Amino acid sequence: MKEIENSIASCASLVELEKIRVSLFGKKGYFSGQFEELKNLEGEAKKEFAQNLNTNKENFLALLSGKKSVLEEGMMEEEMRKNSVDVTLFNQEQNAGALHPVMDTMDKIIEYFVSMNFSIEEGPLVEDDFHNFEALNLPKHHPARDMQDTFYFNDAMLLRTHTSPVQIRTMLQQKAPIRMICPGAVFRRDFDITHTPMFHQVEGLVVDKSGKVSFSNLKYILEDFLKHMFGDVKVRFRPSFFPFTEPSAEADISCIFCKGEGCRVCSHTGWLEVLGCGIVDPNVFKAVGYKDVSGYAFGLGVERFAMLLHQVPDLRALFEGDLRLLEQFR
Ligand code: 2U9
Repeated sequence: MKEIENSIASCASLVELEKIRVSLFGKKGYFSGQFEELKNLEGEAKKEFAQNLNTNKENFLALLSGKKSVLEEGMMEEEMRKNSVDVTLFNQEQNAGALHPVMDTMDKIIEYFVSMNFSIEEGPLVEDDFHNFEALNLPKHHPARDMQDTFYFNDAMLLRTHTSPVQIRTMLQQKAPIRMICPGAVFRRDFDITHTPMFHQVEGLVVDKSGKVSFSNLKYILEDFLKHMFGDVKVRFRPSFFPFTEPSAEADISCIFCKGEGCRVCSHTGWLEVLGCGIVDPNVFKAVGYKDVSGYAFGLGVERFAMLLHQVPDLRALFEGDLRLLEQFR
């Protein structure tokens, strides 16, 4: 008996314990045999034997049940130890997202003009002929209205080809003075290494009483802005033409790649064209009913700025969502 008690005490698994239980209480087990033997006894001897047997039986049942609890508890602890998670463990692989380079560039542009007290205005992407063309001194049959360049829904509605209709809407709603920029998406039927059918512009407009706004003001703010964006660059203004400004100019910066020496990016001129600007054409003010005012305006393509700032050679790469490009901007 002592031997069996020892084997219960040293038993290491539930399977082993079950074997011991069967050897004691199973059909052919120890106690079945003992109860068979009981039948052959009589009188005082039978009584004594039966009492002994019952004590033994109770003793073993208690030992088995106690050992079973101990083994089950041990298994549970082992299971919990194996499946535990160390919440203090540092995650080596950090996959934080990042702003797309175009939006990052847009933010930088907006930040400058907000610091110069410009307000930010927005407008619809689907526009009508009046706000997108007519009011901007682009009359019927002007080449810029060509089906080839514009996404038309029908005769009257189109996807805006520039953000200029936002300035028209702002002037129709507010009186001068105006000091605003309008960032946003624009659409043109164009697709090659420097053009995509959707791109982003930031345009600006400053309007005040006649004589209070000059070309010098325009030159000052744009030169300061371009230095904010590109660092220590030279800025020059060349005469140009836009239907909505007169006189008009384009601004160049000294090439940021060759410092003006001449390279492939600047076509060996030493200069990079970065924006257009001018004094608002009187026909535009006439279209919105503004009198005795003068103003300047400018416009730029955000993707072009992003390409120059981040040295992206093909504009289309900015729209492909390729993680190998995007991960470089974390
Ligand atoms: C109003 C009056 C005048 C906005 C202007 C430009 C010159 C210009 C281009 C730069 C690159 C467009 O993205 S681009 O292709 N823009 O050169 N934009 S002046 O002039 C305005 C706008 C609104 C009412």
